[in-house]
Amino acid sequence: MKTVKKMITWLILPLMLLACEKGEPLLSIKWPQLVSTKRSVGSVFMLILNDGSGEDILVGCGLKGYPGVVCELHDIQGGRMKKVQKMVIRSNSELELKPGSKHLMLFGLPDDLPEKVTIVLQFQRSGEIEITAGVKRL
Ligand SMILES: [Cu+2]
Repeated sequence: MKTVKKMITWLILPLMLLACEKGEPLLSIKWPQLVSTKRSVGSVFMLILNDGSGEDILVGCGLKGYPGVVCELHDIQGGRMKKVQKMVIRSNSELELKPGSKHLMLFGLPDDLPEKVTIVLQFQRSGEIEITAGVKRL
């Protein structure tokens, strides 16, 4: 009986995973904003919507026109900010980057940032997506 259960699991699990992966992601980004509280450091918040039937993964970011600025993916885990390698956006769902939660972090910002900047998001399946974010200095 155990063997049968195991066999069924091994047959069904890959099929379920295939079903999840077979669709295409369809991403859109809302309300991107760069907030800088300290000189040269900023956080980026936004809402990432995936209306597609397949997941996508955010794997990197950058600030267009500023090759010296480092962009990292951050998460808060156990009250501490941590660099992470990826953020998964499941099919038909959304991921909110917000204060106290997942966000992007920019290091090495110049003093004279314009009011709006272009942030480049690198997704595993959708490729690069450029968004315009307002800059807020606190
Ligand atoms: Cu951070």
